[in-house]
Amino acid sequence: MNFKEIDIPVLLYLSDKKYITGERLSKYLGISRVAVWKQIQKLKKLGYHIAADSNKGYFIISRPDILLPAEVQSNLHTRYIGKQIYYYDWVNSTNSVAKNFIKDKEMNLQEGTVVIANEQSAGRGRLGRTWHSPHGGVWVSIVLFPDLEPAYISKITLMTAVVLIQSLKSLFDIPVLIKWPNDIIIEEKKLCGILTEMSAESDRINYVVVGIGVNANIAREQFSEEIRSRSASLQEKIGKQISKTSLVRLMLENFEKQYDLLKRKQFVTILKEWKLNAHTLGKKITVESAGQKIFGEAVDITTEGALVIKTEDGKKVHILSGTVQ
Ligand code: BTX
Repeated sequence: MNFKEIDIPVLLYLSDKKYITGERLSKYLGISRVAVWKQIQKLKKLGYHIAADSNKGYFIISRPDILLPAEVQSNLHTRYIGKQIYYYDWVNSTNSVAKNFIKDKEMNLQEGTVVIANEQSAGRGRLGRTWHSPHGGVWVSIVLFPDLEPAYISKITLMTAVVLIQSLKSLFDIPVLIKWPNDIIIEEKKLCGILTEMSAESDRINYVVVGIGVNANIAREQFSEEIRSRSASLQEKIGKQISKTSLVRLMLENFEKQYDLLKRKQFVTILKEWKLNAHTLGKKITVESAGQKIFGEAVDITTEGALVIKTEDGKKVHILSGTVQ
């Protein structure tokens, strides 16, 4: 597999306010003082500014905005989403890594496990498309083992769009909208994408991996020319870098709340919020679905998560998956 994992447990015990001795750290972590020192050096390389005193020990002067598990998990108010986080400097695709982990039975992956990367070399979109994932973005996958029928997959995508809208709106004052089924857009440009992948039998889901991509701290020049005019980033819209850690933490908390609702069969509540933030509804659109192009007015989303298009001859067509052009 193509990745480089970063896990620095000493971070769990370092404080921003007071010194902790190397001896204590080595006791807490069950490792030698040299091993503690090596972890401190790793943190410094990552951009942590750490005070070191031969008697008093270490404390953190300032932290970079890196989505290390210990950073995301401090003050994370969830019961199971994000309790286990794997962080990588780079991977091919966090969804691919998550799927490989699920298949590795020895890992015994739990529901809510999260894979995060700083950069993806082969980020994936839907239908074999590429998702451009330079550093500065938020590239996250969440592993689920829902006791639900496979038809729920489209509801999970719509639910994730609601989670993103909720999180973005509560942190920033920006006009984000949902473009059916899986885009979060701002002023007609794509800000986030969602890739929901599943393995299922005919009547039950084995697993779902929800991949979320947010163009967070990405400068315009970092987007390839091909997508530059159609893409937006938070940094660009807000005019400064945002805290990726706060965003991911909130996304995971909101995800757990909405997913709990979904499992309790309360999709209608989620759908209501989806509709309130919909860009697609009421518009004349063309949808490409299963090789066919359908033109008409987007009039509704059903409780099954299907988009309803009223075609020119007055027929109502239900579409469960497709791309709005
Ligand atoms: P999509 O198929 O709806 O969108 C893919 C299309 O979006 C591309 O063909 C391109 O035109 C455009 N695009 C590519 N990269 C970007 C970008 N960074 N910003 C804006 N537009 C872009 C969307 O698929 C689903 C994306 C999910 C990405 C996450 S990241 C974590 C996880 N791991 C992984 O490999 N994918 C998911």
